[in-house]
Amino acid sequence: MNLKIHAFPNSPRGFKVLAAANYLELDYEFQFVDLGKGDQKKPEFLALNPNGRMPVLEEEGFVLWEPNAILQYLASKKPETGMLPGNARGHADVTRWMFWDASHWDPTCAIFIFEHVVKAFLKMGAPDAAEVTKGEQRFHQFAPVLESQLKAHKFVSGDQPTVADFSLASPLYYAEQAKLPLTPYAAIPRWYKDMSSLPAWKETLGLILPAAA
Ligand SMILES: N[C@@H](CCC(=O)N[C@@H](CS)C(=O)NCC(=O)O)C(=O)O
Repeated sequence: MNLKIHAFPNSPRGFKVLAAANYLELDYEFQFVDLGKGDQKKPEFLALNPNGRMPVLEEEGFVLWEPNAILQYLASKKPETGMLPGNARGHADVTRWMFWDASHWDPTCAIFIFEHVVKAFLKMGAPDAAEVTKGEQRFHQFAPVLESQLKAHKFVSGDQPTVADFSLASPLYYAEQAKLPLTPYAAIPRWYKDMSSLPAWKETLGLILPAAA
């Protein structure tokens, strides 16, 4: 198999890449990176990604890190799916939402996932109330932007899923456990229900380690 994906599926950043690869029905080898055991600090992994972070894609000597870049690369293999539009404006719109994810949505959701999920998983103690308050302020700053987009469109960039949806929806599988403050929003949960109903999403959820699921 030419395509290899190194990922820890319990992390939304690993999950999004695996879910998209499954949705695209790509033939790939899954290499489990156990973050709890420090696989990401091993010299052979650092040789692939000097940041010491997953996910990483490898294909015949080509190495790519940063999850949203990997998503776009995977989508480019199946242009007929519309997962990454070929026209300049459609492509830019999807890219815009993926940059927005990396700048705002992912780091905001990560606060809740770290405080309520990762700390429990790694036995690091109780959530830090100041961090959770900061997370809530940011969440209610950014979630209305996504909410209003999803009130107007079935998916983030129109009527069909793109890699932007895979990117933005992935932290939501922890919505309950991470206590994401979703109560004021209706379109975001409706959209997540649509995403999580995709067979590829369900298949990928099956890779998550039971201790955190
Ligand atoms: N911007 C990151 C995105 C990926 C990322 O943050 N991965 C985290 C998990 S959610 C990771 O692998 N962390 C391992 C560590 O910090 O030791 C990258 O450099 O690729």
